[in-house]
Amino acid sequence: MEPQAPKGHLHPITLVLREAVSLFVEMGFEVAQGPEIESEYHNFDALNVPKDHPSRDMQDTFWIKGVPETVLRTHTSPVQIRYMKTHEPPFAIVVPGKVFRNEATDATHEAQFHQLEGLVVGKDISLAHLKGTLDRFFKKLYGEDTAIRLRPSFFPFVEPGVEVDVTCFKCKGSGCNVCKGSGFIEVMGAGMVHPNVLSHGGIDPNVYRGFAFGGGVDRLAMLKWGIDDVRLLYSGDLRVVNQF
Ligand code: YSA
Repeated sequence: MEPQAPKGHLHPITLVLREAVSLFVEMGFEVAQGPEIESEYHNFDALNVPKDHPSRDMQDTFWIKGVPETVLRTHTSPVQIRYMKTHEPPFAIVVPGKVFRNEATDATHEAQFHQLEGLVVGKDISLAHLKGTLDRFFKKLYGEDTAIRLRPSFFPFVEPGVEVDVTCFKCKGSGCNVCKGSGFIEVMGAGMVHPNVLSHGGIDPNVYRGFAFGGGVDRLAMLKWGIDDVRLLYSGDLRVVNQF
């Protein structure tokens, strides 16, 4: 018999990304996409992040040389604006994709990583819908014994804004070195879409409301499989990827 070439398989990030997207599709979400090379307007201004506002510093940006006001998108949130401008509410979308930040890498930070964004706009949308949707999602992804917790936080494009924590994968909530004793790990930013952002998307904030969320897919994969360094996922080391 002819020797067979070893079979390839999907990368762990692709696996978790596809699983996450299909869990949202089961809940009625559509999938949307946008460009990785993005205008400063969509990446920042339209999301209620003014030019000299300190919150711009939260996301170190790669600017495109020789092309003014153009960036490698620092998050998937600009797709919120692009989608709102071209669709009538009500709608519910998720946006998987690559994002880029000009920052030093460490065990939890890469310069290129993946995010999953969500946006739901309708007439009577509340924070309770956000919580219910994410609770369902994380229970399906990590098991029925998973709990979520919302903590007040700030993102210019939401009001109120929250940070979403899930039960620690290692200690299951009792407290350990991974979750620094809290029993929870932070996984996402989220909140109620800011009225200015709805307006920039061409949606009347007096009629419609929305919730949005955005999380790191690499971190979802790390939590799912207990991987303690994000850089392992991009190392190309077959001893790592062949375990999935
Ligand atoms: C917040 C509110 C919304 O209504 C919608 C979206 C968001 C999220 C916002 N756009 C954002 O990017 N927030 S963030 O800077 O805190 O990043 C979100 C997630 O990306 C983090 O929780 C983390 O999981 C991941 N992340 C951030 N920097 C990273 C990273 N993952 C790997 N490497 C990095 N350098």
